[in-house]
Amino acid sequence: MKKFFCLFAAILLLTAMTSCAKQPESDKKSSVVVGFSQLGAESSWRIANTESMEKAAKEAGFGLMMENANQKQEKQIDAIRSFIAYQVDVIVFSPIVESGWENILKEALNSGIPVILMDRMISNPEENFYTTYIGADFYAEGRRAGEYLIRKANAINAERMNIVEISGTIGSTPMRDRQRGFMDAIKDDPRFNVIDSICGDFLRSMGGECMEYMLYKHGADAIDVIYSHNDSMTLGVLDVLEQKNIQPGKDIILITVDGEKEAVDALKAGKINCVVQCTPDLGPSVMELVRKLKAGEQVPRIKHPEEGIFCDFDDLSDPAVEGF
Ligand code: GYE
Repeated sequence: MKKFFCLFAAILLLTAMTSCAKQPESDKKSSVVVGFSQLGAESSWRIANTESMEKAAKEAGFGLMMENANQKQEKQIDAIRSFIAYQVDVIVFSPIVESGWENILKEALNSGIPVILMDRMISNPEENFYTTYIGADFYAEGRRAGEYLIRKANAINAERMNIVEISGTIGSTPMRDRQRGFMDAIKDDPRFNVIDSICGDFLRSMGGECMEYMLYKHGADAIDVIYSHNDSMTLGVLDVLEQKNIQPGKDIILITVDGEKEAVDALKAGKINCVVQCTPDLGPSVMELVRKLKAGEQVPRIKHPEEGIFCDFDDLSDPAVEGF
């Protein structure tokens, strides 16, 4: 009897153990974990982008392991390495600059974990280092900025326009392509003269400092147009111009990129002339890509969201003219 009882207990224990072991397996199948390396919190765009990712992951029922790199490439590399060690299902990252990712992306490739590039590109897009890219067409944004300026110059019969460019982080995709697109749009028109280009690193504080320096270096009368690669820097520029009683939007034409609420409000108030849109709301598309990858479905190599511009030629009372 004793023997029989022992055998019965052993069978019970074994069943309990196997069912315990099985539990996480099935959990693992239903819950997808996304490792997300965000590059920083340098602008309202970036903060809105982080919120979009968090919200979309929650809505999709995916776990999100997020690391914010505070503008440091090494921190992004560390984050990606920790996602590989953790064996997340998909890695999403927004590369602060384009170069320097080969080694870590080789590690990701060897681990078999798919990589989604979000927002920014890497310098060797032809390599097999990422599965899919979702982000703006920054070249098209730059062109839209330049095309707006041509239209503006025509409307006010400008004979000559001196332009100062305030650029984003050197070596980043939006900086390179917003510059290239803008230059390509205006290059054949002799009225336009880019007198200076200075880097404000996408930061509001730096935008203000760049403006101070440009005013000191060239004088307000020599500057007709500021082309700024993002709204945060433009808002810094606005603060400085207003302090110096220079009327933004009138004495100096301001062209900016992103479309955050404060900038769109400044456009409505006549202090900014053109806002080129760049949507930070990439979270839902990213999570859809994650879902497809997990389901073994095909994903496009590149996807750009649809974007346009808001400017002083538009009916700005239209409720569609709205910032994020
Ligand atoms: O325009 C800027 C941010 O990469 C599109 O980065 C993004 C840019 C955005 O800091 O505000």
